[in-house]
Amino acid sequence: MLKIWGRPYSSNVIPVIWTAAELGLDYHLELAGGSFGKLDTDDYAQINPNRMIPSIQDGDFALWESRAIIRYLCERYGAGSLYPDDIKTRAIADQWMEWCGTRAFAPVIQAFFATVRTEPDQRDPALIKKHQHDAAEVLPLLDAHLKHQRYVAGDTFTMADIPLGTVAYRYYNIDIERPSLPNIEAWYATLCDRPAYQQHVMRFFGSTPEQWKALELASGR
Ligand SMILES: N[C@@H](CCC(=O)N[C@@H](CS)C(=O)NCC(=O)O)C(=O)O
Repeated sequence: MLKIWGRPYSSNVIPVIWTAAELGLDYHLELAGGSFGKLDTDDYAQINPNRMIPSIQDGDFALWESRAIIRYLCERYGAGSLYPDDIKTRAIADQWMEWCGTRAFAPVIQAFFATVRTEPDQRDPALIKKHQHDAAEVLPLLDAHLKHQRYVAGDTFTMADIPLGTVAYRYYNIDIERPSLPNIEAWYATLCDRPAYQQHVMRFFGSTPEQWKALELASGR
């Protein structure tokens, strides 16, 4: 059975779990990282020498880096659906997955850390505003792209929607100001109708570090 190492509230682990769920894979989530520990063992270093999450073991094959894992799972188990057959569609999917990693992920996740993951009395309004501004600068590109198609790589849901869709849930559920991005909002609404998204991405994450930690710990019980 596929084994996923990570914790279900981690921004990089969520898209891997969501991918496995979209593909209907039977998987075991080995809770690791954060309060669950396990990353500093010799056994884990064999799987991921970075000692980070997520990692997977598929039989005797181990892999790390969330977007590489998503591509691997989609190619192996979702060829022709989540992993587009057409080489150009697949390249466009890849392009937007990389864009998520290089452009969209950081400002949104940093805004998440500056709010939910920081004690209310230690929050820095200027820093929050900076991340809010950076996200608002970057996301209109995706909004313009989504004007003419339902999903990131065309008119069907593919692997390209997964990293960005994970970031979108964070973006729309933290206490920041957002510009109107009607095409992203429409795409995000379609994701919210997907059962696997509801189950693995749309997790209430609280609004303080304490709440966040309690929710994550409870997920391991
Ligand atoms: N580029 C890596 C980043 C991995 C990463 O930053 N993982 C974080 C969690 S989101 C981690 O392992 N942190 C240590 C921990 O959770 O204990 C990926 O996409 O997989």
